[in-house]
Amino acid sequence: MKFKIVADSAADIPVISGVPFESVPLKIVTDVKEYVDDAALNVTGMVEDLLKYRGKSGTACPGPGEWVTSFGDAEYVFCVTITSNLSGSYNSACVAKEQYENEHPGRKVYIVDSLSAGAEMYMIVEKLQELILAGKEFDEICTEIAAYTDNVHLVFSLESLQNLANNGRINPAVAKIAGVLGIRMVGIASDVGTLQPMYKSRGEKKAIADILKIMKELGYAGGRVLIHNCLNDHAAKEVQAELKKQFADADVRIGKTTGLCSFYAEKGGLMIGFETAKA
Ligand code: X90
Repeated sequence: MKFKIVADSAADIPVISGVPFESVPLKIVTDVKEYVDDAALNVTGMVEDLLKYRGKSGTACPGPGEWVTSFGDAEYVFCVTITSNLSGSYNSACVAKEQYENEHPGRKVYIVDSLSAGAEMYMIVEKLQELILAGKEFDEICTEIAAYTDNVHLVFSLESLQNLANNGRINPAVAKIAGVLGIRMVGIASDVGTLQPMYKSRGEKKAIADILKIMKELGYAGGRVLIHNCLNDHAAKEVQAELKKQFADADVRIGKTTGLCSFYAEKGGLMIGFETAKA
C-alpha cells in the first residue's frame, strides 16, 4: 500500500471509498457510559442520552499508539487532526509520526493540523483523496494540501455551548449568552483554531442570514459547501436552499456530525465547511 489517509473522528467520516482510509475514534465519556466515535456508534441515541444525563461528561483524544496502528504499513501517510488548539490529538499524531518514521526508514507521515473540525476536516480529506487519485507524488500533495487549507473555512451555528464550556473549550461568559432560549451563537473557526463568536442570532432565520453573511465576507462566491448538522436537517436544508438561490454554481451537500462533533455542537448545531477559491 503506497498511500493511506487517516483522520481522527472529528472529521465525521466513518468510512470512505476509493483510497485506503481509516478513522481514528475519539471517545465521549460520562460517569455511566463510554461512547466510541466509530461507524458502529448510534449518534442519535448518544445525543438523546446526553440530553437526559445530568452528570459529568467529557472527551478523550487518540493516543500515539492508536495513531501508529492506523498508519498500518503505508509508505506515505496523510494524517488529518482536529485543531491542536482544542485537543491533544495533533500532539499524539506528532509522537506517532516520529515513532513510525524511526521504525520504518523511508516511510513518511504528513500531518495536517486542520485548525478546525467536522465538515472542514472532511473537505481536507476529500481533497487529499482527489490528489492521490490524480496520481500526484507525495511532495506535490503536501504542497497542494497546505495551499488548500488556506482556502477552506468553517462557519458554525450552535444552540448550546454547554459541553464546550464545561470542558474548558470556550469562555464560560460566552457560553451563558448562547444558553438563552432561541439564541444561536454563530461564528467561525479562527486562524489559530479556536471558536470565534461573531453573532448572537435570534431564531433560525436570522442565524441562517448571519451564516450567509459570514461566508460572503470570507470570500465565498459559489463552489463547494458541506453542511454537517446534529439532528437539524431542517436548518441544513434551509441553508442549502438559500445558497443555491444566491449562487448559481453553489455545490452544496448535507451530512451529519458523528460522535465527537455531536457532543460539542449539540442538538441543533450546524458546522459548515466551504471553499473560497479554486484550489
Ligand atoms: O481532545 C478532545 O477530547 C477533543 C476536544 C475537542 C474540543 C472542541 C471540539 C469542537 C467541535 C464545535 C463547533 C465549532 C468548532 C470550531 C473549531 C475551531 C464542534
